[in-house]
Amino acid sequence: MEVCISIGSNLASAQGSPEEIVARAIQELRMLSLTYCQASSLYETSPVDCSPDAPTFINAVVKMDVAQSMAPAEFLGMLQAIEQKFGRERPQRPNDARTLDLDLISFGMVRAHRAELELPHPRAHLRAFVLTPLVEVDPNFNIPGFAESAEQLLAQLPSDPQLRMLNSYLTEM
Ligand code: PH2
Ligand code: MG
Ligand code: MG
Repeated sequence: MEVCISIGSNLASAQGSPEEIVARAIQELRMLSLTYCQASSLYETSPVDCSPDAPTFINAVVKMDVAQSMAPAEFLGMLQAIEQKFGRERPQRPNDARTLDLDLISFGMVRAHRAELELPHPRAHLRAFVLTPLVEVDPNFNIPGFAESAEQLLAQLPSDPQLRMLNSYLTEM
């Protein structure tokens, strides 16, 4: 089962700076993968839909496979456990600065519309901070329900003037 996860951080914690948190979260996700795990570079991005004083985000994307028997809710629980490990506090107001946000972008071809889990992520196709790292990993990736590739979806969005790639290597297991 192929899953795609968006990683974001704009607040340091006891575990380190946002950059360190995102890099370490990638290592945690790697341990949940079955046979492959492709991680993008880290990107600095402008805050979207946040308060005007919100700090810059560090974002990345991971595409990997998990056991066929894994249920989306079970996997979501694993993502939340990693968020907590890195000091994520809940509840918080929507889009408050966060130490680590792991959003499930897609889970195979699963479509779900529940309060606790929407699949695919309802805003992934509108967010350059998701699509830019995703295109680095797989430009032809299809978010379930979209005819356009990730690269085509990104081309329709305004570019982020603050966007900066922090490391230019692709890591692969
Ligand atoms: N996450 C949000 C809201 N806004 N902006 C950027 N640049 N990166 C994010 O990860 C992000 C955001 C909600 O989770
Ligand atoms: Mg989010
Ligand atoms: Mg989230």
